[in-house]
Amino acid sequence: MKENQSKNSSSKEKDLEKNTQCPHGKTMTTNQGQKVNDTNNSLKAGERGATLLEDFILREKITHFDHERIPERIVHARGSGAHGYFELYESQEKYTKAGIFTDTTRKTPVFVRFSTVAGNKGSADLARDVRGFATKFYTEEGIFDLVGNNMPIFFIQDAMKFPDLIHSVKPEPDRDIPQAASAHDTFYDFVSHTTETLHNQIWVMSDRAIPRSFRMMEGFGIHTFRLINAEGKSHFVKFHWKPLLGVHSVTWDEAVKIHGADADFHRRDLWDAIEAGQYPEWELGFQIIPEEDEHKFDFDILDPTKLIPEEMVPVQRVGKMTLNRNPENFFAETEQVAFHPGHVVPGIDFTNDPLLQGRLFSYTDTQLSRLGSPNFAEIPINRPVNEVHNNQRDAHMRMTINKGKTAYFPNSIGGGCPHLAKMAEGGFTSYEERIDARKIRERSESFNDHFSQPALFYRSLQPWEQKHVAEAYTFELGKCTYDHIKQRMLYILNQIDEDLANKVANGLGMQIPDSVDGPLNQAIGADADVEKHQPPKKKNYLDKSEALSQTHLENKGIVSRKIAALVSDGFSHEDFSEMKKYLENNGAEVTIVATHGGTVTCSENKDHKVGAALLTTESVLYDALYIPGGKKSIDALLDEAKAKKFINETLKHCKAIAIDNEAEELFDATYGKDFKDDEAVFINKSAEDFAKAIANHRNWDREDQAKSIPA
Ligand code: HDE
Repeated sequence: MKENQSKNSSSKEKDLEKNTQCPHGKTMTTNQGQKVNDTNNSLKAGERGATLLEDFILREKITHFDHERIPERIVHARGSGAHGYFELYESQEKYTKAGIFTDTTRKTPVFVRFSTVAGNKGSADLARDVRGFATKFYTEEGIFDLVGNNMPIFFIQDAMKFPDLIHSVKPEPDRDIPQAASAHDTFYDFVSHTTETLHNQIWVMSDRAIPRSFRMMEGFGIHTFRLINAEGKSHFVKFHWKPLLGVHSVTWDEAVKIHGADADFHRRDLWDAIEAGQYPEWELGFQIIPEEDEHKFDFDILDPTKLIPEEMVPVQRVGKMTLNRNPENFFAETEQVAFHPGHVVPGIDFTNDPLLQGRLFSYTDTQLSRLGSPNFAEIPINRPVNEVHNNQRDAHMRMTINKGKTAYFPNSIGGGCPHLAKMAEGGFTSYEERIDARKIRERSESFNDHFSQPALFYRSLQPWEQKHVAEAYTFELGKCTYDHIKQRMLYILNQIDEDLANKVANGLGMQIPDSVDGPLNQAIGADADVEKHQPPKKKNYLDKSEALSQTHLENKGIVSRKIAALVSDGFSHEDFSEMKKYLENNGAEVTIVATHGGTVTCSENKDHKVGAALLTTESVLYDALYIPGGKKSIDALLDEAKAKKFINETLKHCKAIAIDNEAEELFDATYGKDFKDDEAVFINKSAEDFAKAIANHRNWDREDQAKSIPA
């Protein structure tokens, strides 16, 4: 079985090797293979003469350069990818005949791309935004793409509204401002007139929209899909990814500062973790709904703005994905990868979710303009590991040399090949859903309720999470300039939760209006009838869903957490080495942050490599702070304003801090003196206690008091 696994796991790697090139030890050539002996000077008529047109080496180099760019994705432009594999725990044959979900001996190769949605390719990673979580499974039966997000619901119910949604969140078209931000008038103009957006919108106001790491996010397929078993029986399914590191976020204040300190924060984190062998892992979960239960819920399972609470339908964990290899080339792999929710394999099928149906069109269409040709499926990162044979031919950049006279079916000259798959060979057949309907351009009444689930989400959060939601709304609406838009939002928030609306109204210095209905709403044709979308009271089916809080998943200790050790020359070797050993033995990474670069000397006169000089780094790039003793070191740090800022900010962001011996003097010279009893502040305590606090991510109980720190 082992041999089989390793064979399968490398099938995509082997496939990619055919196109992977290494220049090591090779001579430079042109694209036509002529050896090049000068790539610095163009061919000229005389020493100072004009450049000659015949210089094909220059022409080729410049021409290729001129055409290096392709259009970036219209949404999800900024992303980071990684290779890995998926392993199944137990056969799911009672639900599906798909090989990846029935054959436990397989190690299916995957390529995953994480992304933000609104920003350009060069925008900052920590924008408040939904994150894309797209997985390409290279299965033996062809490609299966699970193109999901890190939130379980979407903004809109019908694909028809997608261009409106995206146009409203993108930079405003007259001035192309703001980049990668939803905090502006056009977005809230749209949202406040389209109440179906509210559920996803409130998730975006939560900390889920500013993750600590791609490795610490959940993933969701969002739509209800179908699984079909060998007998042709269908079950509805919702797909979930559960990160083994737990779900964690940064604070908004950190996010803003990370923008400046390291705009590539998430991209770097993913890359570094994989290089360090700390492979990110997620378990794949199914929420299974039998066909006969389709109408058992107080909402429509085809409505992509609704989630099925895990308390109502538990998530069954069926397998694990591990990301263990960084791409060789960003453009060739991460940029050219083309996902499509319509790439499914036998055993998986669609439902009539009107958002999903629209996506089935969009994703091929977009590759045609982005990658330039219907041959995008031949690009190495996109091609399946099984063989492809059909009668499709030609078009830009065709790579395959198709032999033979026939490119049509049926044919006798080509022996009828490629022949059709016999049923037993696993040809794809669509689920035979019975359809008896009128053609209508309408929204189903079963999609009407826009308020129960945003309210359920808010109610289910921990108090600190709720506080962050209120602050996020206050920030975002505070950036809007039109009062009527803010008022409308306050009115709507009041339908979700009165306390939330009051907090935001206070922050904005505005009153919650009694009504927002007016001639304008009708005149602009908005779906503005808030009453129509109110849930009947009985529809508040759950008081709370624990799984909606970030805290519901277990943490995996301190693996891959980053701890800054703040020092200068003369720091205590004894303190430091003990702490470092414990933290590193438990999988964390300790970085020496010193008053200068190069090396720093400890009390035992040993040189230690500096990870970052104070000048080049910021507290927001670390999960926790440790300051060892050593009088000389502490005296030097006392003279550094940035050292004090580092401590104050770490406190403000509710992170764990450990200090030993003389370091207490430095701590007392900061706002730290008021936080000595804090449960995540450790003065001369064990490394084990410190590590427990780091694993808990933050001490949110500190937040109110830490608010007064002007860092
Ligand atoms: Fe996408 N979406 N989307 N989307 N989407 C794209 O396809 C679209 C939606 C998602 O890393 C585009 O190749 C429409 C939901 C991800 O390459 C485009 C609608 C969900 C990615 C497109 C939706 C997603 C995309 C742009 C409404 C979560 C990035 C580039 C009907 C379930 C994939 C591309 C990557 C990318 C269209 C709604 C997730 C234009 C029309 C819902 C993760 O085709």
